[in-house]
Amino acid sequence: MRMRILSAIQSLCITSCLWLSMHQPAAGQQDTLLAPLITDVPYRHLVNLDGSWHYIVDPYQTGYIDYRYRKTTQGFFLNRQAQRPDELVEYNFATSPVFQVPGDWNTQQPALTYYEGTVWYEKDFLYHPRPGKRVFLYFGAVNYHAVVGVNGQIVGEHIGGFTPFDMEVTHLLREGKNFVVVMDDNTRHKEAVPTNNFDWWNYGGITRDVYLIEVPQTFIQDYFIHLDDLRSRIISGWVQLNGPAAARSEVQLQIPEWHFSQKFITNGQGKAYFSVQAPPHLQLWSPEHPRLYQLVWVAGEDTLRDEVGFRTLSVQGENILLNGKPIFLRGVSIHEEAPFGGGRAFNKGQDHVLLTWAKELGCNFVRLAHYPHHEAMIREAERMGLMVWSEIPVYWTIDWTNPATLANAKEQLREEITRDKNRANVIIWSVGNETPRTPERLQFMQALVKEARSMDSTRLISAALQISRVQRDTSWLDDPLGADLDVLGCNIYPGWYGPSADEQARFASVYHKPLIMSEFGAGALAGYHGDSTQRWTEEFQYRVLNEDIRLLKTISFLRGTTPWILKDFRSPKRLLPYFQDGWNRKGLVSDRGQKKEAFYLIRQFYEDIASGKTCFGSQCFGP
Ligand code: GCB
Repeated sequence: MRMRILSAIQSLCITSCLWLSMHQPAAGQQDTLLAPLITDVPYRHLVNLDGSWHYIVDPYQTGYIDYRYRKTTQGFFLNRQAQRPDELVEYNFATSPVFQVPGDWNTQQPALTYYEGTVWYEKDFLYHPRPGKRVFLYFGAVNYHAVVGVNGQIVGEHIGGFTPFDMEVTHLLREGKNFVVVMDDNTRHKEAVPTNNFDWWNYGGITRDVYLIEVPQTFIQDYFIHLDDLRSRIISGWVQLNGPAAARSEVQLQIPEWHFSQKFITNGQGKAYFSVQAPPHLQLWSPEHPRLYQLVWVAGEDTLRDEVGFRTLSVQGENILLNGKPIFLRGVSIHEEAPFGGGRAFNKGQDHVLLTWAKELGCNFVRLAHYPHHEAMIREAERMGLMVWSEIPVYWTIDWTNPATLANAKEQLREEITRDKNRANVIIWSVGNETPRTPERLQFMQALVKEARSMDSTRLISAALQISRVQRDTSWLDDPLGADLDVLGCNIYPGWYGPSADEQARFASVYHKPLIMSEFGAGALAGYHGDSTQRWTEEFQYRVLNEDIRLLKTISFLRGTTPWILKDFRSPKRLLPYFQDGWNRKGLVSDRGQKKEAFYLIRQFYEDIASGKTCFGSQCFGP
């Protein structure tokens, strides 16, 4: 969720107003929007601000709130240091310790493992403004509430821990020494998204890359391209320019491999819609053949490259069609956690390990739970031929009737779609996980579905639901939200949280729609062996999953499975000594990378589906 705070007071005083600001209400603050989100960031001209940042742990928000509990206008954003021996300045970034960015604070400082609250970050950097260039400060993600200042002036504020935001800083940067200060607060709140109760670690900090993005005065801010139809090979979309010459300007699309080049003229808002035809030799993106094409946009002084894939996606009855053919989504759920040990994952190397495990499992699909993962993860999955379910953290018991909560959830959804809409492998936007069946929640979720559809009609909408009724031996999926979804998601835990799958021998749905079993699983401590009736043994996990698979095979409309979960992950809710010790143990792989026996069971299940040996109803997915 994006806000921008700029006040007259802030722009007038850099250092001299500290006393004033500490002792007066922060009057005159006005909230306006952050800069529109710039996309295709990896291909931009970037100045990387990752690396060492000084930090100050500030549980009482002393750097932001004065002694009358009013917001100061500048506080620690001024990055002051005492200039005279008698001067009182009660903080000093320069002599404070450092964290590595990107990265969470919990795993970098043992004293902060469980810390939730405010931490300040500061980085000095040298910059040489280039004539005629505009500069935007971009954060891949800061969890959860970030207020950002550059050279002593607050420039923006953002809520939501898993989506990017940016702000223009052209006017603030100076030749030579500059500094950026971020106040990050990851305190959980009832009205937040996610709310105060969730089953993962609330990793705080600047958890993704930080860049300065340099662009010409008028630049290509965003674009959307997609294949509309297989037969006609029509490719359409839009491109958005930003800057003084954005309106009624020429913009060119090139796809060099096709020797394709076409010009369009933007409208009064700097946007051009287009529709072109791909050549007959167009190769489609698919998990078996994740073909990407170089694409180039040219507008005035700006040139922007990307790699894009083309495919179609639809639902027909109980089938999901990729490029016109029914597919089964052989998936696994993944949290954004480093493959070995804990901590937020934030780079391509970590992604590659996680996704390689998914490939070894026989996957063509991953459910990236329960929030948008970083952009490199999506791009790596796209190159490796893994389709993606992407989700926003509307999880469990959100503050359904709070308009600010809905606005926040919508904004996170918009930021996610804006960033990833050109990734061919993203096939599902999920609007939430295990939300209760109440009229307020239905309204809330319907608003999210509507928002997603209005931004992107080329993907499927889903949500992870729950069964609500068990009649005799049949579990029924009849959540009213199912009516609004293209694909049903459902989480079940027979044999772990309830009676075994063998006792619920049938699974039924009131909808004639494809189903993804978005969670099922059991916990096991890797290397702990015993009887299959003894909890926490690998044998127990294996048996439960085996029973689940027996049930899954009977569901004629099942079109995907994403067992919970690829790797053990940290969760403060998992308190049992020895077996859990703060870890959710439902991983098929342990926190140290050991594959549990259940890994091989799922792999066999997927082999049987891919070879056509296991079918669902009359639908097989063999070669
Ligand atoms: C669920 C949640 C997931 C939990 C999992 C569990 O239903 O969707 O976030 O981690 O169960 O392990 O209980």
